Amino acid sequence: MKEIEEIKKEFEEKIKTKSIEELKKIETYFLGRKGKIADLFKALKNISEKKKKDTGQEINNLKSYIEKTITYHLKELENIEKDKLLESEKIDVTLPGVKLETGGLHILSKITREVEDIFLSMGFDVMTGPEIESDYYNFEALNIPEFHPARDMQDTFYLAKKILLRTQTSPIQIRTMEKYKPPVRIIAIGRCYRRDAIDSSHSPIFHQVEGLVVDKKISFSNLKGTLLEFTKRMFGPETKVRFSPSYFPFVEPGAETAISCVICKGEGCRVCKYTGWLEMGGSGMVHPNVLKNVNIDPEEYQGFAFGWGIERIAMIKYGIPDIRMFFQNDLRFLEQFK
Ligand code: 2NL
Repeated sequence: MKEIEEIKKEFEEKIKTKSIEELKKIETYFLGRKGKIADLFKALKNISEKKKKDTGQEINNLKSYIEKTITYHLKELENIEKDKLLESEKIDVTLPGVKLETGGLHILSKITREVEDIFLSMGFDVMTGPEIESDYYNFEALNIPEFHPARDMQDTFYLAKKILLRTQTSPIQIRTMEKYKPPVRIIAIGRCYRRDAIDSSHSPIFHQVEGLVVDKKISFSNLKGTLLEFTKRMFGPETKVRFSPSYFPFVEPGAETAISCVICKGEGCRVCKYTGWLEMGGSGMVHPNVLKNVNIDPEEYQGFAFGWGIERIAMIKYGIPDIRMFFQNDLRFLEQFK
């Protein structure tokens, strides 16, 4: 049959297409229910009985040739398409990545956590409290008399007649002793406010850590042991602690506490003003009046307490020369502690 040859030629011409869509159309055109091959089979009934078998075989051969060829070309075109997609989605894993800017904790937060970790390991609890306090918790309960200069408007930020910004973390400790029976073993850390003129060592906002232990048979040697352990852990095992007599209304006896200079190890240098010692804060045995104010019997219980500055600790540990650097938010400063 001549037509079989013609259809084969037509197919071989059309199959050169490069598009899958076109190929699908070609498939229908030749193999579809009303396609060219179907037409050929229909035409078969007009053929003589003698030739029918051979011609039928020829059509079948053409049909399976077309099927195989289309399947092959479809695969081929699909592969080309896939390669194109892979090429367009290719990423160069050797290119440098996009750097993510990360934040970090402020150095004062870091020191705070470090101090907390040390005291937690010694069995202390960490307490917090309000920054807005009453005159009672900030002064009265701490045995600070009514006409003490610290209570002056010049030194304390008052929000109302007897409401103020706490000048120390001690009110946290008063609140703790009111709430919990001894034994009490806590540190209180937080932001404090004083109406100081700003200079390299004074900031109206600063942070304090205070410690308080109340129990039976608590003595000054417990205070010394605790502060020495803290100091060694914070500044290095060779650091010494010095206590010298001093006065704070809420302790008796009271002491200034200093550590041996971390720069010169006590030899004398510019940082310690050639004394060999760095003043860290105050400490002492809790005044009986303070215990009475929170209904703890001073005949039965004793306590020690201390108060150190967080900024002071950070400045000495890292050699920071000016307290204002903590609050200026200069990234060149902050990033050094990330
Ligand atoms: C300083 C002095 C000090 C205390 C804080 C304290 C707290 C209670 C009772 C007794 Cl509830 N004392 N705290 C004691 C002595 C000194 O701080 O100038 N720190 C920077």
